[in-house]
Amino acid sequence: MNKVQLAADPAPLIFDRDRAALIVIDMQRDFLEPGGFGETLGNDVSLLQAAVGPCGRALEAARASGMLVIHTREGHRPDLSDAPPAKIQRGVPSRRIGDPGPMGRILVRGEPGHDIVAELAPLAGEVVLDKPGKGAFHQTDLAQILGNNGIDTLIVCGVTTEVCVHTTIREGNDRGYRCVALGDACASYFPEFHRVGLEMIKAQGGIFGWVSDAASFANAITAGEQAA
Ligand code: TIU
Repeated sequence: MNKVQLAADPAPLIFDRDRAALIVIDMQRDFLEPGGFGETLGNDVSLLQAAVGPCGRALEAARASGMLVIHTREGHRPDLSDAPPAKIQRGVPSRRIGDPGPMGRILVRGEPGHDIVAELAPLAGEVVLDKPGKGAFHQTDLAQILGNNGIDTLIVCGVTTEVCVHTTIREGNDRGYRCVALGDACASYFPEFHRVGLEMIKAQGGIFGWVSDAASFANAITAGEQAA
């Protein structure tokens, strides 16, 4: 038992540091760098850079405290057998999922674009979870991993706020986890969606979670260490 108090909205959250996991969502080259999936959809990928530093600070704090760290990657098998046609055919991207691009095939596992950005590269021993959908629970063994580790609180950061971060927090909330978004460690191609996405989580008394930030998270778990 290692209780810590995290400054958060709409209210501070007390959780057991030993039962919390940091989940870093999809900080992949495909979303953050030119030539990947994000850019094919017409987005300005530079907007996601804002989350890199705060994600790094959250990772550093979690690693120092021994907290379970999970990195997720959105992507598909090379034969695209796990990619729904509705996803492949959607919209009018400049390149579709599976098409060749400057970082390899778009959103395909094993390609350079599928890698996590160098600044946030997973360390040996950290969980790297490949997911075919937006939510980290959908068609993955995340629930098994969290259960095996006795986790009841998810600290979530990454991209994008209103898509994969939101979906994962909504999935986690419905499964009974306390879910916290680290707001400055999340980002969107649409600044307004980022802002409102965070508002949606914490409205109505925290209807499906809490919102905090990377520095508060680092302070909370470091203070917990001193008290331990
Ligand atoms: N990781 C994630 O959020 N996947 C997306 O496709 N996000 C977009 O905002 N497009």
